[in-house]
Amino acid sequence: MRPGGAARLFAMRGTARRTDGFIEGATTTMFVFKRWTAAAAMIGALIAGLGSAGAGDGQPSNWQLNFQLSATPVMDEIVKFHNYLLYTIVAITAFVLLLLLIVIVRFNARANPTPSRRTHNTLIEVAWTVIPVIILVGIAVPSFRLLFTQLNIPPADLTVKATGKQWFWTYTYPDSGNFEFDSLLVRDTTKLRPDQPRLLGVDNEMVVPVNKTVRVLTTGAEVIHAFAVPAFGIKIDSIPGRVNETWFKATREGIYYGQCSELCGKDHAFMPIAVRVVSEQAFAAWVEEAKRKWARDGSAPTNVAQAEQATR
Ligand SMILES: [Cu+2]
Repeated sequence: MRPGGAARLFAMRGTARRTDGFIEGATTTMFVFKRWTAAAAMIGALIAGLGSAGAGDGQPSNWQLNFQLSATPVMDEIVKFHNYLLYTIVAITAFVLLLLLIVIVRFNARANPTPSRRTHNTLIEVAWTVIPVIILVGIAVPSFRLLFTQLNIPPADLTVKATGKQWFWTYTYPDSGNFEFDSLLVRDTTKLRPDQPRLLGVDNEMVVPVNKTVRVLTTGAEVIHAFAVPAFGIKIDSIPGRVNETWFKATREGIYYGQCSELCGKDHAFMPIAVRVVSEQAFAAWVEEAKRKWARDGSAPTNVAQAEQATR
């Protein structure tokens, strides 16, 4: 078997140093340099293609580099703001690096043996106060705008209540039939449907219509959980004794996975959130079926023992 790229590279460099003459060594160095340039170009290309390449759709993907693909207007805004911040910090970091390099090269003891004794420069002092303030305002304005979009819930087309329990989710549809059902991880991997990822697939998905504003009410039954779906750009604590709310408007059909995001006990890692976004007609059909299946008959709410039985 041939050794891998990096190993081969170092092996060649080693050989050149030990046995080969100057010319041979120079060629190898040149080769190594070209290799690194190629690697840098490849990383550059990867970063350039971040928007789509390697991003998971509705779930994480292998070698994912960026966020999961956005599926709501709020997540679109989050991605935009993230990119804007990334450009801003790269520019600041590059500028500071440039200043450092200038200091290192031009003002070291050898290059500049008799340093200037100047201690004040009004112009530069005003500049290094005002420019950061302008940068911070430039960050704060879109940041608050985004926060407002997330917190100001538009008129909702339907409401879904997600109750975090140890360790599964219960979804209630108060204004579309008033049914309620539990959503549990499919623990037995042989029971996973082909399209269901391990540790994310659930028995009963939360189903919502596409292009409709969904208000999510969330609470915890016994401890704090958190309802989070990365592709929707939502993450909100589910706290016992109070109801938090958030919203999303999924713009693409598909299945979107999330996880409980507040450490809630031993099976915290095993209470995934699965949201299936379907057409309006498919949603209406699902509601009819769900009403028959899960209509609330006033019986006692599901408890952990029942839920565990259901998974066996
Ligand atoms: Cu949890």
